[in-house]
Amino acid sequence: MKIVLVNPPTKSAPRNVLDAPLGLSYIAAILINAGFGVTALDLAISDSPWDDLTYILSNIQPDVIGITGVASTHLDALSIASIAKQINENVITILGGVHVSLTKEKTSHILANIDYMVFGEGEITIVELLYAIKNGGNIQKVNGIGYSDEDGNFQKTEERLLISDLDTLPLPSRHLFPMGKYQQTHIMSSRGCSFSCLFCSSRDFWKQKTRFRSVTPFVDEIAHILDKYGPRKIFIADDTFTIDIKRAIEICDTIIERKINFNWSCLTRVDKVSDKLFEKMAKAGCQTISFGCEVATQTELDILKKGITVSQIKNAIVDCKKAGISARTSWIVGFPWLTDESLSALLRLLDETTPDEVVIYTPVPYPGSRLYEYIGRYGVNLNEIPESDFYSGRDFPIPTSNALKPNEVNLSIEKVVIDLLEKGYKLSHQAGPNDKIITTTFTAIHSFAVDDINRGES
Ligand code: B12
Ligand code: SF4
Repeated sequence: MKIVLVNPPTKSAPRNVLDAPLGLSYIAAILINAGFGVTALDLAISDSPWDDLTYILSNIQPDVIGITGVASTHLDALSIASIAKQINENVITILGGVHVSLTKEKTSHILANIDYMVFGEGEITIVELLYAIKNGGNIQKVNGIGYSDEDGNFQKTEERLLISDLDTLPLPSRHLFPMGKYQQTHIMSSRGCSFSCLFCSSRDFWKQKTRFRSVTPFVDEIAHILDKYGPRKIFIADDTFTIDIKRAIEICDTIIERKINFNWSCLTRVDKVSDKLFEKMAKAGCQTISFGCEVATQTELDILKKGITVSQIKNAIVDCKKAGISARTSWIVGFPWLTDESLSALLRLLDETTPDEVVIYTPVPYPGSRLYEYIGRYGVNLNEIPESDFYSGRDFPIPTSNALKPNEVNLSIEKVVIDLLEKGYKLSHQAGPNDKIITTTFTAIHSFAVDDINRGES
């Protein structure tokens, strides 16, 4: 069986942060090990994605096309399946990834061009599914999939359990992607996060637990990447890399002992750090730590169920910089309860701590996040928002209200940007290597017709 794996084009991430899709690299590796022939196509780095897709599919004539997707690439993922069916109506189309896993039956109407949906972690499911298809086995016995039965009704099989030992997974097949075209490579030492912040879809996808790989194979993979693809930045993309501080120190010690020299960055929480950890991370080559700070008042942090305090935010930024590591901080501006005070508190906190990078997001109620359900309390029915608005990848809908008008959100973001520019920050695309940076996401804000809301309600 010939399989083509496709990553859709993206409008929401700049080229310099893009990298070989890790989920598809794992899927490719497990399929190759199981004896299938695999080609991979990353349309996110293609200048003419639709031509490239047509060319590859026409030439390879695969039996199966596997597509990945997040919310912002969902519509393009569907277009890929439709083009694949136009080229060969018998090709088997399989859609996996975060978005379809979190929406399941809500996306069942798309089954016209999608033969199977794979929900959750895909490595075991895809192999069982393809063996069942190839050998005429019973599809219903393959856990973790959705499909349309002979009568056109949506069927969902039993849930796929999470892989218990991540060390059993093969090395991701990054070599199938044009590695020379990416400026960095991402890697994961763990999967999942034990927290459950209101706006995050990690909880539903990774089941609110963290599974760890052993330290040695993880560091071996770093050494392998550097050896095979040359010096490059490595982004440790774990949801919360330092969730277990002792283990993170162990990883740093191993990197130091093995004298592996490289620059890396990671994501973490402000309450999962310590001076000793910062010191070790700096010594092991960590250049940047991204902290999910989100908001600057305790009331809002509590609404978001963030489980951190304002003083932890302050300490983490200051101590990180003191250790010589760049502090990248991400914030969300535009929750329906936004007040002048929340914004002033943010400006004060940024002034006090001067992070090296400030990234401003707007609150997108992704399906699977509790924000999606929470917004319902304000009378917002997200199902009524046209899909094209929700998944365009550029124009994220965010909940606004009679109390918080769309232009107020834009003005609030503008206020933060202007304040920081006046203090010498530079917009990311204009910044030099030593500048402090401000980054905002593309946003078009849609007003949802809701009644006045009670600001600050938890
Ligand atoms: C690294 C990363 C990025 C990198 C991407 C690097 C790259 N490839 O170029 C960058 C920084 C560019 C990025 C950007 C964005 N990201 Co991002 N990102 C991540 C992160 C941290 C890791 C992704 C990853 O590699 N996962 C590891 C692999 C193993 O998991 P996986 O991809 O889900 O794949 C598994 C399964 O889903 C399944 N599977 C996946 N595809 C397929 C296909 C088939 C055929 C099958 C059978 C199975 C299958 O099997 C895989 C193996 O088990 C995740 C958080 C997370 N922990 O997953 C967020 C995450 C995916 N990003 C998210 C978001 C919101 C974004 C942005 C929209 C941010 C923004 N506002 O701009 C953009 C959108 C980019 C885009 N694609 O259009 C959200 C998605 C939410 C949602 N519901 O869709 C996540 C989940 C973070 C979160 N917790 O909210 N991101
Ligand atoms: S925002 Fe970060 S800490 Fe919160 S649940 Fe998501 S991954 Fe975990």
